[in-house]
Amino acid sequence: MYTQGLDQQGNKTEGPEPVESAERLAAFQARIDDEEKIEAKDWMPEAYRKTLVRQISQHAHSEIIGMQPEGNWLTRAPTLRRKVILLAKVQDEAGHGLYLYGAGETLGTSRDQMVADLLSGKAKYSSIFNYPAITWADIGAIGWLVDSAAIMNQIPLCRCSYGPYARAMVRICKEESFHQRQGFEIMLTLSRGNDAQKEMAQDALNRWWWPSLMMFGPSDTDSKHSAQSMAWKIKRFSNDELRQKFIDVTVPQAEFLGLRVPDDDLEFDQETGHYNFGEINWQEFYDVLAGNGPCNTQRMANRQKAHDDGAWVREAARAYAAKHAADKAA
Ligand code: BYC
Repeated sequence: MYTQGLDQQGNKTEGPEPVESAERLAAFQARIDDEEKIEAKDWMPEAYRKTLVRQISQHAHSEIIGMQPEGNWLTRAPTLRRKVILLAKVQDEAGHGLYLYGAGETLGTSRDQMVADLLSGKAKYSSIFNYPAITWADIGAIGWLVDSAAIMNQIPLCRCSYGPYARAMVRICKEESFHQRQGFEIMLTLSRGNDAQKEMAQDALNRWWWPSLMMFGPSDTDSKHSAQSMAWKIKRFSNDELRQKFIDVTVPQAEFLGLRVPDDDLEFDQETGHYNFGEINWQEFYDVLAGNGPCNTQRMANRQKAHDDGAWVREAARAYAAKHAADKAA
């Protein structure tokens, strides 16, 4: 097996760059087709590596930025029980970010580089986190809808061809399923409550439904990376397939809650066994991606401030590591 020439830290080692010959590419694809896992030290085409760095880093950034809308409610959770649960959830999201940065680092990039790309605006994070969490019901809707959409997308990633990403996803998915249930439980409590609570739950569903559908990415006809990512078995289902699965699973849950999904065109198709649904506002999606969603500026300003505030921690860690290395060498 040919190794790429990366040392333990993922730095490129001396020697000529591997040639991406047709034979080598075919042998790589054959491993993928045989469902073998590709590991960090294995040879891989540069485009495969690049795609994974793009997707894994975007995923990590989403987990970290995703802490903001929920973190915003930590001091205002309605009971101590709710506060403890929400605190644990937000901490879980930080943990997910760290596993994912770790998986990204196995591809030869550094966490510093990934974070720098987020802060410069070069790397994306999920569109969903550019919407505000205005009421307590939004915390329910995020857990129920956003975590549900995340699970739908992430369960197949547990079978991703790249081993370190696939393994990180196993633990993440287990935790996400608790997150989903806590969100649904908030929605259940509100929808069984008084009129004001029911109204709050409905309002949250109205605002989070369409952005949740957008989480799955552009429609298959506009998704530029899907075909290649599916051939490489990074993605196992297309964006539209996962979106449809999410709708099919979630509409009955909304009915159980006694809430109305805000889509006049939604109807169950007896022939296909799937729900037909209305047109997604793709202009809104692309506007959010371009930085013009309701909270993009605020989310990035908060992240930049947290990064700046953490400078002393990174400096202390570096000094400690240098001292440790010097002591060891002495
Ligand atoms: N938002 O060719 P496509 C969570 C970009 S966090 C922003 O279909 P691909 C949670 C896409 O990057 C959940 N950008 O791309 C945390 C590409 O742009 P570039 C996060 C999006 O990669 C806290 C372009 O559009 N989950 O669970 O094949 C609390 C074309 O798209 C979005 C992940 O990140 C979007 N929604 O498919 C609660 C999962 N959609 O890079 C919960 C891992 C698309 O060419 N990621 N773009 O400039 C994936 O599965 C895939 O990357 C996607 C997109 C399905 C998202």
